[in-house]
Amino acid sequence: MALRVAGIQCKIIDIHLRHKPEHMLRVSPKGTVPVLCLSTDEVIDESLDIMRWALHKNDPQQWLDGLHNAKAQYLLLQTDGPFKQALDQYKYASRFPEANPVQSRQRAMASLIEPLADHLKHQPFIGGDKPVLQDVAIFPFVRQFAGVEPSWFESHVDVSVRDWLHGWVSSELFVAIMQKPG
Ligand SMILES: N[C@@H](CCC(=O)N[C@@H](CS)C(=O)NCC(=O)O)C(=O)O
Repeated sequence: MALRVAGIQCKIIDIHLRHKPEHMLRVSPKGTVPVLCLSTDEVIDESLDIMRWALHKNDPQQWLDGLHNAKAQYLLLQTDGPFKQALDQYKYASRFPEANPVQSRQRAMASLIEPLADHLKHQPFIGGDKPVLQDVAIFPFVRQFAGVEPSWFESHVDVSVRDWLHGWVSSELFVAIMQKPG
């Protein structure tokens, strides 16, 4: 989404994570997606670094303003840390037999969803009246959380978070980038 907003042309290659192409592992041995290969041969293989790189080139909607917003940064750190850990254990419960999925779900709620709800009760976006980088970096993980038990999410998560998530998932930008590359 950041690449699209910044108007950066790129070729998208779908990767099957069970069969990572040799070229991908050569340029980025850690083997995670996304990986951005620049024409200068530089490689950027962390999603937040890719967002920051693209928006530093061109930031027509001032998404980078979020980097100066302490609360938005806090929510991003929560997402990248305790929330993702709890989400993995909740989503892939069979891979974590020692973890209790209800407790994992509770940790996900406490680490991100509840603080996010407190924040979004007063404003439509994480940055305030307009979207910032953290909205875009965080909502895909809340979408994953919602997808594990959709009816539980509907009945237990505050409407502020549900409306915010719905806004992003139905946004023109998200719908456009989710089209399979032709
Ligand atoms: N911190 C990395 C995490 C990337 C990541 O873990 N991506 C997952 C897919 S969403 C992946 O590639 N996993 C490797 C695998 O499943 O083999 C980033 O934000 O780019």
